[in-house]
Amino acid sequence: AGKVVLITGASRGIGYAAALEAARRGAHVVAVARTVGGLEELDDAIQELGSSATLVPLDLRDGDAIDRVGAAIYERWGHLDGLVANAGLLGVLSPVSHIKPDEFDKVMAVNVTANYRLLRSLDLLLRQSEAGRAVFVSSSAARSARPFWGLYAASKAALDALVKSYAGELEQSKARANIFYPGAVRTAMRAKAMPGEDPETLPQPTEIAPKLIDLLSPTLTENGRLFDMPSGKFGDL
Ligand code: NJP
Repeated sequence: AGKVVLITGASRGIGYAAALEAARRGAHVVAVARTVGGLEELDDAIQELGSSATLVPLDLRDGDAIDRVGAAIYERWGHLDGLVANAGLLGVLSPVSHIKPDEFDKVMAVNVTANYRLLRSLDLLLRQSEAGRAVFVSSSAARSARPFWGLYAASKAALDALVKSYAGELEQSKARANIFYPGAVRTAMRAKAMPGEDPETLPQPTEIAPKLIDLLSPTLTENGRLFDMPSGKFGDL
């Protein structure tokens, strides 16, 4: 039977390309994001492959909604084979002392808390798969915080720590969790972060997505590993 893979941030960018790649490899995709238009576009593209997706429009800051997604997956399939926790927010690039509290909370809510809520809701389903694989999309910023990047960097560093702990906790199970660093990729987020940059110099999400989806492979044995920048470009994100 086809694998079931949940992908967050599937309405555009890296998540959209990853969802399409997973569908191309025969997975049934559960696509999560807020923008219905982007999700519908993805569904059209997946239907062109002769498949279909389950679209879940939600704001990942709503933890109870995440729990409901977990419950619905349990009802329908009883297990989850892949989680691609890709959704993320850049937030403001600003001196740490100038960050507004609500902006701080929003970035932490999407980049950290939502991923904790996904783990909490989906852990059992991943363990119930023959080879549950979770991949969390981080950033090189987690390891190279510099002026004005404190908020985003702190959120990704927190995510890394959470995932590494979780990966260790999976040691006795068949499930695995890893962290993926996309490097610099031609997306809306990158354009916001680096407005002066020529996007033509960057790889497309479609070039990065296969490396990301490779980490869902049942033969993957690594656990808690950080998979570095397949684009080879040491970007600032
Ligand atoms: O970002 P973008 P990328 N609830 O902005 C979703 C990391 N990364 O593809 O809700 C639900 O095009 C949003 O959906 P929507 C980066 O940190 C990137 O570049 O419809 N979903 C959209 O689908 C991030 O973790 C680069 O607005 C929410 C998606 O997230 C991941 O890669 C380098 C949401 C963001 O699409 C994907 O980034 C690097 C919410 N509240 C790391 N908020 C790079 N691009 O160069 C956002 O090292 N989303």
